[in-house]
Amino acid sequence: MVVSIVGRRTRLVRILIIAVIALGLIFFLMPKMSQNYDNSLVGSKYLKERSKPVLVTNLGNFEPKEVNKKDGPGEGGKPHYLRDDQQNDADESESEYGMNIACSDEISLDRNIPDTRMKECRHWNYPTDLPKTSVIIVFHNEGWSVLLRTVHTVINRSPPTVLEEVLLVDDYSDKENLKSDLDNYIEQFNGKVRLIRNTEREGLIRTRSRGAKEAKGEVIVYLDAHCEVNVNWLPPLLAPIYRDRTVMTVPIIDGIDHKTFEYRPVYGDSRHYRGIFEWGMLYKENEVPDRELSKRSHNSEPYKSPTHAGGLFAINRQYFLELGAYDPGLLVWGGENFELSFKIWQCGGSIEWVPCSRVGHVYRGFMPYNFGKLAQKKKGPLITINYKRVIETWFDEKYKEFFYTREPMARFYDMGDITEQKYLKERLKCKNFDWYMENVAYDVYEKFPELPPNLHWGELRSGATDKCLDTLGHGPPSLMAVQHCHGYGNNQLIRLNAKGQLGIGERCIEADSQGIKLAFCRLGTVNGPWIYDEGTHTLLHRVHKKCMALHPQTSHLSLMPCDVNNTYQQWYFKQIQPR
Ligand code: UD2
Ligand code: MN
Repeated sequence: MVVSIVGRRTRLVRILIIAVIALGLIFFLMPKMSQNYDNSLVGSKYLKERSKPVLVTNLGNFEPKEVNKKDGPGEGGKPHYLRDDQQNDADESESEYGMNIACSDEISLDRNIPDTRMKECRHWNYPTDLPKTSVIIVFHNEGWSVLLRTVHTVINRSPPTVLEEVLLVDDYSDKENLKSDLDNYIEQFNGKVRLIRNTEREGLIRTRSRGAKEAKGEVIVYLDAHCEVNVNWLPPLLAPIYRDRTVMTVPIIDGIDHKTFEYRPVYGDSRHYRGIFEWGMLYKENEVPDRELSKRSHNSEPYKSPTHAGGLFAINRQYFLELGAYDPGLLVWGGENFELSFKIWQCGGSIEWVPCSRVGHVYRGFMPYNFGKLAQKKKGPLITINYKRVIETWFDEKYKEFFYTREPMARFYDMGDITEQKYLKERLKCKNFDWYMENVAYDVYEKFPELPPNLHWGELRSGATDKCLDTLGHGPPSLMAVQHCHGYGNNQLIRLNAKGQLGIGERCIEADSQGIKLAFCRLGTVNGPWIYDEGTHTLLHRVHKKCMALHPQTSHLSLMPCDVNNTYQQWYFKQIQPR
């Protein structure tokens, strides 16, 4: 009896203590739960500590249990070859789409592809309450089967609970099947796939921004319209964003052959690469520095990257809109990857590449579409004009000079008004480019050091024939030639920098026993052997102690013993104006 009363009392006390603790916890947590994250501030993080992915010994929680083996054209990501009598169709579709749609048409929209991830990737458990996601696919005149295979793979390989929708945004295509059959086709997906259309051509950049505004998901993922997402691609992309809404994530992009649709892993499985750039704003990939890799405990974990290729990435929708989406002054194609990258990093966010998320992309043979009305009345290439907008907004003065040294014509291009962009940068209290170079893109200088200024640039005219040095559009290694001077620059735009490097675009001009050659510049160097004498107009090769000469009969270019009176050894730099 006594025992039981004492027992009851201690039980009561215990219950009381538990109740007090529980109430305390509720009061303590309540305010935190209700302000899960603050939407109003760019750069703000989720306040609630959210669970991290965990590496487990069994199969990860979102991994498919098994994949059915199938037979058929292109199955397993194998190349598919058409018969000889189909060659006409193949050629036709190649010139219409930049890829072999006739081949794609014979491959199942639900084909299997090889799992190209590192083995470790199959053993991650991801949070189960990942944010709902809209996958946005913008397209202009894409091949039917390629576009729809992109949609099918997203539906087949994304967790249905996470996938809010696939949002197709048609950038004013004029192909009949896209105009009239697509609405019917997507009905089979019961509302999971939505289609909206531009009423005029906007270009991919503005079309993507429109997609962001129209999407319903908390996170948006962009894909090009010729992709195949790989096994369990989505959760690893979402997990970093789930913990911190200012992280943008990027999958590793495998290649799909544009002739055979063979699916090929881009890198072997344990080496990691990340996106950087050279000073003419060409996108490059570079092995990830140890400083970055060593921050992680497992080699399949995401790592930080200065930039990305452009097409494929995931981002919190609201965060993207707070950043102003893409600069609306960027036209059609190109440079938007840098704009977004600089903006994210400099204004408090970050970019991570995710080894466990793989997506295949068809790199086309050539660009099958033109830039339409949007490119008319523009002096200079749209892409370079876009770059100019981006560097004028985000670079510090010193870095702008590197860009203009590498792209001297860009100084003359009209980039439009960037007041709004500058204002955004100020409003979001973004850091300067020096900070970005020192803390994020510190591997750029290793490959592409500061550029010495140009001493001379323009067409390089021969004193004897009135012709100009020209690459003939060939890539390195190849012999340089002379051609009629056309005054447009391009393959005739030559630069000589203060350290003796003679360059054209991102390539260098060098000389050996065969002649004057277009060559790859030595990575990490900006110097060269050339000395231009403004008095005699000769170009001396310092090492061989000979001068650049044109053969009077054959027009072959080579080094000859210097003779200042020989007009075939005289060269004139003539600046070019855009027209
Ligand atoms: C790369 C990117 C691409 C984009 C581009 C630079 C990858 C794999 N691809 O070129 O996404 O960032 O660099 O801007 O990183 N499109 C339109 N309207 C247009 C033109 C294109 O909607 O006026 C669509 C097109 O159908 C495709 C997407 O935009 O779905 C990207 O175009 P792309 O595939 O020609 O670009 P790509 O891969 O050469
Ligand atoms: Mn593409």
